[in-house]
Amino acid sequence: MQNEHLLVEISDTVAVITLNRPKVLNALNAALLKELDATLQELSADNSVRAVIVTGAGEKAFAAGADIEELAAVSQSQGQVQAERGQRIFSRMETLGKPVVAAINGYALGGGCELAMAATIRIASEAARLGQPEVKLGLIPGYGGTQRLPRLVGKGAAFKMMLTGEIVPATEALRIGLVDEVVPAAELMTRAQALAKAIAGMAPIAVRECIAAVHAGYDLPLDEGLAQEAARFGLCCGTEDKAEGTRAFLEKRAPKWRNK
Ligand code: CO8
Repeated sequence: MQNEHLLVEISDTVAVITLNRPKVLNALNAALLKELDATLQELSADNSVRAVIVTGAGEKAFAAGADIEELAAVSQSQGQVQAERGQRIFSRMETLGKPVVAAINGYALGGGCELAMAATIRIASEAARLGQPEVKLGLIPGYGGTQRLPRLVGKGAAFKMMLTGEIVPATEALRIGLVDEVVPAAELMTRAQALAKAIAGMAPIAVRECIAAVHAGYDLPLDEGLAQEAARFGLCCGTEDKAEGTRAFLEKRAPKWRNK
């Protein structure tokens, strides 16, 4: 994969995408987002990749948001189109068919926080700082923040962050449920890798269907969500991996998944 603004490394079953514009705190410009979109499509189709980690280059930032230099020139009609484009890319990541772990190594602001929220699981370094400071620029979040943040932390905490633009430390992000775990900075990638590998070691179709069931049912009434779950449970019951997983348990051995 030839990228200018991203590093992509695949080792064993885990791919690591590193946002790589450290001089501007990994700000998300149009070129980076285009590369991210193409990379996500490739990783989605690559059966050898079972989990993805997204992180930022350098010590300081995961991503400090959309590129404000580009943003300064965006008109009303372009704004809507660009927001929709970014939302599509982040939704692609959210529904990749495999887990995405955001390893938040520093500032995750605006679009950077929104990118992290579209990941399946968020691990933050103790040095991470998260926020939706768009109101300070005369803007609102445009890459999903007004929708994903309240779903993650509740309306009150989301309004507090979005309307004050306040940047919260990792511990506060953990308390409100914006991140799932906080670790010392030096341990961030080791922990993200361990988590990604642990999930990559599970039955791939079960992992995919579990993520899909949560997304499919999240905004539906409970009974419709339960119907989603039952259908996907049934689908898993028809897989070779379910036969292998249950047989391996009964034979007291490790399962060998075939992704079938
Ligand atoms: N875009 C472009 N450049 C940036 C950005 C950014 N988002 N953030 C930082 N930089 C640049 C700085 O301009 C600076 O460049 P230079 O060295 O050339 O002066 C360099 O990165 C280092 O930054 P600072 O000197 O500012 O570093 P500090 O440690 O003093 O401050 C902060 C760090 C607090 C993170 C600060 O840089 C900051 O506030 N950044 C902006 C954060 C922000 O407002 N993010 C939200 C952007 S809006 C957004 O994300 C909307 C998403 C939806 C868009 C939908 C359609 C397009």
